[in-house]
Amino acid sequence: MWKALDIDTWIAGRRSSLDAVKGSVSGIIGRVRAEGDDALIDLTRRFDGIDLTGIAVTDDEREAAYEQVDTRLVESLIEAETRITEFHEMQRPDDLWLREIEPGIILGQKVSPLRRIGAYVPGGRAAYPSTALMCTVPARVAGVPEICCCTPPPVHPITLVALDIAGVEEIYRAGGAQAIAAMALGTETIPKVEKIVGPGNVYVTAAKMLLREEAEIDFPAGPSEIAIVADGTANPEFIAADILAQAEHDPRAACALITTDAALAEAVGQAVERMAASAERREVIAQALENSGFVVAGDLDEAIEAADIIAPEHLSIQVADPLAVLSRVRHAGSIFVGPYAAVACGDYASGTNHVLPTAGYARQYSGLDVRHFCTTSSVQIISREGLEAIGDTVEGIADAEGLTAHAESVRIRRR
Ligand code: HSO
Ligand code: ZN
Repeated sequence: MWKALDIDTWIAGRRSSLDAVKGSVSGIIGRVRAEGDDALIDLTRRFDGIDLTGIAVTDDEREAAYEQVDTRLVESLIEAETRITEFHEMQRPDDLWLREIEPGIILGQKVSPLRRIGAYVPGGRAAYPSTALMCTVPARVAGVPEICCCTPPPVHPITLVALDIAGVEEIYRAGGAQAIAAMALGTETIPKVEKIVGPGNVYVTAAKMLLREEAEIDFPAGPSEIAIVADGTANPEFIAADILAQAEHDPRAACALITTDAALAEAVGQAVERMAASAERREVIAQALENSGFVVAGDLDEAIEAADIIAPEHLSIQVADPLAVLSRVRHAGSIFVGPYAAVACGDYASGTNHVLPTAGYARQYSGLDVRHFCTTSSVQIISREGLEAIGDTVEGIADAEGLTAHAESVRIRRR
């Protein structure tokens, strides 16, 4: 089961082709566009087997959800929310900065929150209150005034409690591609949003990709993955535990150990097999382990290069001098440094975000953060003196482009 990995094969296996589902997803989008709420109700009956009595979750339902959730768990969610808020507050850019770059020319940037966003929180059989926090807290910190959430029915009370803790009051029972279409296009009940964030299955991802002209999205976030860069000093059981934690997510999850020490690869393999045998979700784990394995690198440089090629969703650094590796590695959604930084800490409560690009997309996208919920406008304040300083240059380039009205708009001010 635990085998040497070929990195190219691993990468090729990470991207599920959206082509296979694009046809049916386009059909779903078309129905939501034409029929609005009626399409949501009908598709929910068809796909989730549920007759919706109301699409929107009421305030009373949200408040009553606390009665069904253990108070210790409520406290844990409050603590997680506090840490997530604190970390994301640190990311918040200045609302406005202005700098005089030369006499009479002040340049700057103004940052504004998006007006309305939609968070997609997966659900159905499983509940993901942590994802509810991860998708919505950064939007709230950014100052987005309208945050709505779609999650498939039956909506779990824990998800409602998490959303309530995050301050989200607009929650809809809708899942899959139809939920994405509803948020992107708007229905009678769900007003259209400007951006949709959150992980989902291949139908959700395909819908997000197909609706990008209607609503911006965060990035493709598919089945979970981890790469671990380790040397002979690493603890094989800690590594195996992180591998199982990732593998239990999904049969398509994948784990890659990249190590300079062949004996460690062997020890991790033994620990994985032993620990997997008694794991509660061993069937899912066994399937995910089929997509997983190890790479023995000649040295740490080679190991770092391999990690950068994979560009994993999660990167764990388990070496004698982890900060040296941290400073050199470039492409990873979220990085966990040292033996005690279990990936689960970032999944739930350290404060960092767990909505991260998968399948090598960490090369071009960053994990969810406050900037995903902001736009920036450049600003210039130019005085007469400043205009004199750049006037000839502007007029000269404008004339060369044949855009004489541009040149004249400067000349007229200098007369
Ligand atoms: N590892 C997942 C997030 C998650 N883990 C949710 C547990 N619950 C993707 O980063
Ligand atoms: Zn996880």
